[in-house]
Amino acid sequence: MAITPQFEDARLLPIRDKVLNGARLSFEEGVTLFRTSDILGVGWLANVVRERLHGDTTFFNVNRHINPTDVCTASCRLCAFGKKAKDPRGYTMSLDQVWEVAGHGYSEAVSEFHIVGGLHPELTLDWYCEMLRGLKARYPQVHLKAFTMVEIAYLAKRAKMSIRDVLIKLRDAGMDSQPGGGAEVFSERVRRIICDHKIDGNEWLDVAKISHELGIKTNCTMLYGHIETEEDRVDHLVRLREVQDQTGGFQTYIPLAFHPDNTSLSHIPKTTGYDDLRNIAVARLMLDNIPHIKAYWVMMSEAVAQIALRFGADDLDGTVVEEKIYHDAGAKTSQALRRGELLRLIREAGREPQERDTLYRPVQRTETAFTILV
Ligand code: V47
Repeated sequence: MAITPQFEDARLLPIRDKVLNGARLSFEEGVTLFRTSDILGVGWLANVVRERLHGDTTFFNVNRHINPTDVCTASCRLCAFGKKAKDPRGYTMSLDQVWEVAGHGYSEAVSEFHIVGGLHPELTLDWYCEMLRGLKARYPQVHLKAFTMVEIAYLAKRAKMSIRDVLIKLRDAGMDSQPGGGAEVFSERVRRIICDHKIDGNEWLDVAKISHELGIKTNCTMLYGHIETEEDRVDHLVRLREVQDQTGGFQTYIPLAFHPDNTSLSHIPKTTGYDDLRNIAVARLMLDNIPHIKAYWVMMSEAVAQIALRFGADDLDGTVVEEKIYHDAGAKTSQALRRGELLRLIREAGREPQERDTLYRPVQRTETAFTILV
């Protein structure tokens, strides 16, 4: 282990002792970690946990994002992606278009499709099941990570079915796991302002619990950098940690920095690198039961994501290909990274790249194909 640094903030010393002994951190300690200006102290502690769990290994995957529609009945103030049904700028793909778009991109074989979209007032559960079946028929080797908890709750409401039955139907049609979006911040006060048309925090967690009970792995996220307090952030992390104690179904946590451009919260300043790194580090320290922390390069830039690999993150997400949600909200990052660029970012940070599939099984690659090593 690295030599213990001098901590600038004495409040970090009891936290250091707990981290070194593998003890769980309290709500108050989480708030201290978000408030201290000793970012190097916080980062050092997070790196201890990261290396205890994963050594130098840094995960990435080769994936493609598919957003079948941006038409959305919710009008969340945080979002620049969703469009009203009558908005001429909105789009909805046909099934053939979804299947065709899935095949676009680089020659490198994709191992995951990340599929999320707006809450469309007309697309039915059967339409989505057909979309999944069609993708599986055409791309049988690709894992389908699809639908946020928010989309699942909306489909259940529209189909007048239980959450469990909707999840079973989608799973049987080919949904292999779920992404972590739509969680935002669980605080009711904040949700009333940034996303009042969405399910509340408890409902989001309840859908996740049902997915986990059915054996469907999911990710989880938090949207930060808008009107939330440090206490709201810690409350969010602690509630995720409590569900994980019960189910063990979260694979990865992804802190998502709010991008204000083209949203009705565009007056809010963008997050800083300092806050982005702190969110990675505090998550690694508080979420002692979630295996992976992802530095999503699209959101935090390749440069900050690379440094995050020394602040608690062990995953860089993937090649992504055609990201829309962040780019509609003003992200200046590229819309895709080649596999070789991800390798370079990881190696330059002194870490060892490990290509993975969505379930973190190692992937071995030849020129034209890949094998999942079990
Ligand atoms: O659900 C929406 C957020 C999420 C904005 O699970 C915004 O592997 C910032 O969930 N500024 C989509 N954020 C992204 C997401 C994700 C990304 C990468 C990997 C995974 C995973 C999940 O982005 C949305 C919402 O929470 N979002 N609008 C915005 N203006």
